[in-house]
Amino acid sequence: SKRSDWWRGAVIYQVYPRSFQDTTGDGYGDLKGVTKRLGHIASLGVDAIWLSPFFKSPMADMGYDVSDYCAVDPMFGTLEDFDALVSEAHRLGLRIVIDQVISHTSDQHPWFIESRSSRKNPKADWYVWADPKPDGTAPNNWLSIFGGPAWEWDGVRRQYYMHNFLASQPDLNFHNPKVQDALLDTVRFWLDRGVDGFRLDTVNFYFHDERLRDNPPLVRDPDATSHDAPDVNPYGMQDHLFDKSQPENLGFLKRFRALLDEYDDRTSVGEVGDGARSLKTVAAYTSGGDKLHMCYTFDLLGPDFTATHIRKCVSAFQQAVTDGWVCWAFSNHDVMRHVSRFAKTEDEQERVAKLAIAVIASLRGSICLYQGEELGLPEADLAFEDLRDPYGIRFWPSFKGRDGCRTPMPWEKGEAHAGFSSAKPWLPIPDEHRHMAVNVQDGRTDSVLGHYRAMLAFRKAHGPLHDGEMTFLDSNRDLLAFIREKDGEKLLFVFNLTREPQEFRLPGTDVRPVDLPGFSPRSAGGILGLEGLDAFCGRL
Ligand code: TEU
Repeated sequence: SKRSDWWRGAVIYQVYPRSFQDTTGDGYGDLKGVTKRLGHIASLGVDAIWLSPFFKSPMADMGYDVSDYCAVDPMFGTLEDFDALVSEAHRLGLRIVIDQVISHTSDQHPWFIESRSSRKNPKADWYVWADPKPDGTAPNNWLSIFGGPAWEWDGVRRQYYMHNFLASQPDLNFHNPKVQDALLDTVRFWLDRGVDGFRLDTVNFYFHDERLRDNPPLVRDPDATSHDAPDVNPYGMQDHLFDKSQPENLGFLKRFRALLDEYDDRTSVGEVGDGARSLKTVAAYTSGGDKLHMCYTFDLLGPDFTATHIRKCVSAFQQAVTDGWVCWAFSNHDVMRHVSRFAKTEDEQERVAKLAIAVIASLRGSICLYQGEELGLPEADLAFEDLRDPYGIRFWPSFKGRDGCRTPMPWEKGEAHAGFSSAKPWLPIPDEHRHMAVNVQDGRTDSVLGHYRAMLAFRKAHGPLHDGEMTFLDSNRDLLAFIREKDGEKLLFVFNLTREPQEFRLPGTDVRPVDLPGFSPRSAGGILGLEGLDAFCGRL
């Protein structure tokens, strides 16, 4: 059958349904709300939507703790609502990618309830159970990302079970082929419902070392990039050799891909957080065309918005991941919004928002945008009482958690709760966000929203940006300069991410400026002059 490569170079817009649009007046967003606002998403010119989890869940981790993979949580609506969303999205030319959180389930999932009921039941080894050490302590030194040991004692089985995240998110045992079969069945359920792809949550956490060996302490790699600060979270002080990224995963990913390939045009993007090993993991997961289509990494989710950092990350991937495809993102529902990470003052936030989309839309790879970044929203500054994220509540105040990027979308400045809901929203909407609402920026081409639309249209209009080659030029190391090239069409990009004016010697005399939305630096005598936070595009 015919397969298209629509996902190569695609722009994917992440919707966090709980905070997108409420239609029932309970203060939580829902699927009908997403459908209602599809016009806004389509107006951006993106190719696909990644929907964060909307499955049945006790919501201990905001839906990343699933208790039924084939049901919609009543908070978000019904399966019929989902079907309506998919068909309306498809009518608008938008693909739907859903979030599969299959490394772990909720402790309320019937599989876990059965598994924990005894040591001898049909699902007894569907999770990672282990006996205590002779002194009664946990089987090994593995840690949970959300704090404390990765092991929880169960009084009925008188054994420990493993969890990489909350104790209420027990880890599934992928070494058991029956677990794989059951999960692939749920994937098929959604394929049959017409979804176009899957974002695989924590895809490198599926398998653990069966011998349960202790992790060694971390000899910190100065080049490692992660948004987890080891000085805050002890998790970062361990080298996670044995609790994740095991070689057996390749076999499962092949089974997963074979299933997707029974259908036309489906895609997958695996979330890989593997510290200094991310490159190797991504290369392994995306090589050969028989595993994942794409991987999503954390490299650009840190505080560093410099030419050196971006050049280093992107060129490292180009070398290591030869036949795979990477998905870049500056923001998501787990990290501080990038305008707040990158801007040094409030005054430069709008400029940074416009520059950041120009940069990411010019990179080789697919890109994920996170709801609200098209408005230039900064991180919401929340009080402890407002927090809902268990990760933030645990590590406050050294880490304030992930609620600051999860506050509801501001749609209409003048409406109650900015048009998000008729009731008090589950997280407060900051006043400054209200002034940046969609209806304030809509129709103004110089707004961040207008700029996003123009920049994404620019990316669509230029073939080299879609899947063209990328070559860095480093005559001025302070500038991020590269050529994107496809079928003889060559575009030069020069970004000044510093606050000082910079000069760049253009390669050759025949560089014709191309209008890059929002930027218009001048050149004279083969020398390009850029202001601070400026960008240039030219045709070679
Ligand atoms: O996040 C996975 C994840 O591992 C990181 O966000 C984590 O904080 C750390 O950087 C890992 O090194 C995914 C989801 O995106 C997140 O919302 C969930 O809480 C988590 O999985 C558990 O399902």
